Amino acid sequence: MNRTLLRNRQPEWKALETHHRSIAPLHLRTLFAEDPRRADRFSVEAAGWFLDYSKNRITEQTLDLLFQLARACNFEAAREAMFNGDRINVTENRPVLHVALRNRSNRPILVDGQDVMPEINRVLDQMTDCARRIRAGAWLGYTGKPIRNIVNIGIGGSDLGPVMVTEALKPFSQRSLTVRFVSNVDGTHLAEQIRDLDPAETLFIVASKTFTTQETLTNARSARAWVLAQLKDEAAVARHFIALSTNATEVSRFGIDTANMFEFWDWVGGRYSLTSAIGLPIMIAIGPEHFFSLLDGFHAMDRHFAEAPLESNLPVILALLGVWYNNFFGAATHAILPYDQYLHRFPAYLQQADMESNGKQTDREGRRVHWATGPVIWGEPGTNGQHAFYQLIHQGTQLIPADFIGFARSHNPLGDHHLKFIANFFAQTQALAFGKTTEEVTAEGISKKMVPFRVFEGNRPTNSLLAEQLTPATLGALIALYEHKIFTQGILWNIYSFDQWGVQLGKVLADRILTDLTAPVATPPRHDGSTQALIHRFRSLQSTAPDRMTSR
Ligand code: G6Q
Repeated sequence: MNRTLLRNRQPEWKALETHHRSIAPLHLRTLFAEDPRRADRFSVEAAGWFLDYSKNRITEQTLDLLFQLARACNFEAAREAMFNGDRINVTENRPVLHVALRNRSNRPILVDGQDVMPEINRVLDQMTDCARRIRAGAWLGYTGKPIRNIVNIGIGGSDLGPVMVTEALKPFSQRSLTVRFVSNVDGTHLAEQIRDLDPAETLFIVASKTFTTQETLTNARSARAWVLAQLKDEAAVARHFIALSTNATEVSRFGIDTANMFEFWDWVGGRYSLTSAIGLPIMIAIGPEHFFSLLDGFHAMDRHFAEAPLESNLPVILALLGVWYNNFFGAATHAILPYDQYLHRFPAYLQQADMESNGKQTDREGRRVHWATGPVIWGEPGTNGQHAFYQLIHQGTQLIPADFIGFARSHNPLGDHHLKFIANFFAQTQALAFGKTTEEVTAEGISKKMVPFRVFEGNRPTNSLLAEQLTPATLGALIALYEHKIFTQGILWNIYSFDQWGVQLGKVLADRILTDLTAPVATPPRHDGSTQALIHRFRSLQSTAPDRMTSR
């Protein structure tokens, strides 16, 4: 598929296509030289974040045309429908109300005529009580020892958000508690995360919206066996296991008392769930007050997204710039480059949020799309990435738009580390935009033969996002910024952003093969030749391999 094929024959897309032909040859060097006020013109501020988007290959006219496109796609009505609780997740027939979870104004939000806010507040109170007890050492394990270790078992949306936020907000966490995460069904993950823990001091949080996910239930069963091997009494489960789920029936079937269940609802998508009960490990780590500041940050960005005019709306601007590169320049990937070590899981988190939402090929009418939808999202924190993959962004043949994210103040102000750190951030965006010309390289006395290797074309677009410090509030606003960017792009691409049928398929296929890994050898083959041969090879390797287990 040609990434630059346009969404449809809407005149707004055509106008942008024509406009693109005049912008593509222009260099950011020229655009900055012609307009000394460009940085002021193309920057905007909201919810503690400053966005400089002047280093993008745009003019005022580009933006005008992009805003017209958004309006022509009925973006404003779609946004209102989400905030109103309409069933905008059409293929699953559900509303999409993660914004209600952090609706700090408590304005009523109705689903089927019922205000959801009292239930949300009830669960937040339940979480607060649990977090306070654990943090105060008042949640005792079965033998009477206080709980000191929390192990969250969940995967995908029931893992990535809590992991990312717990890492990001480490400076706000109670360091006497150990909070760990197990997601992979690879036994190594669980084994390594619990090997130095005492079951008598450990609480497992089993986080699963459906409570049917193979990986999570397998890990939870093994964790229960580990606890019972030492505590030797089923009654211990009640003190050492709690569940975060929408599915009370499956939770009790697993053996967790529903009194130890923290509920959420089917209108919370997995990857949008970190402000629901799924955020419990975060609240335990950072405490209820900081958790509520996180929600305040989300809410501030939610209000900005709902109320600010398109022209100064951060999520809308980021979304439109993404569409500009994706659909007109053919950019297939987008890099997320946080200049903060605490945000080291942020690109992985966004990978799911964005790619599971907008990695779709079917439009809202059920037809195959003929335009590019969600790009590949990837990244690593700076400055590490600079010594690894930035080479390709600077001098490779692909156009890779990138978001740089940083803070004015560090939580660890060691000597001049932070100044050097941020100098690198700014220097990279500068180099990407302006490059280094043949003349500049030659003037440095570089030999003629070497000049082509030392030239940087530049004209690589970047967004710079800057906030005062990484706090619960600025983090909440940052996450909401990207959530709403993703929503906006889904509207422009005319796809449903809130289902994930691709994930569902994997869940079914693995179960079929699992049976065949242990079936009697004479069982007639029922897979394609390659899969059948792999199964066979795996089984024969298993039966011949010596036990390589060494130390534990
Ligand atoms: C997220 C996806 C997916 C989901 C996991 C775990 O939006 O639906 O990543 O979160 O598959 O599902 P459970 O929470 O139901 O175990």
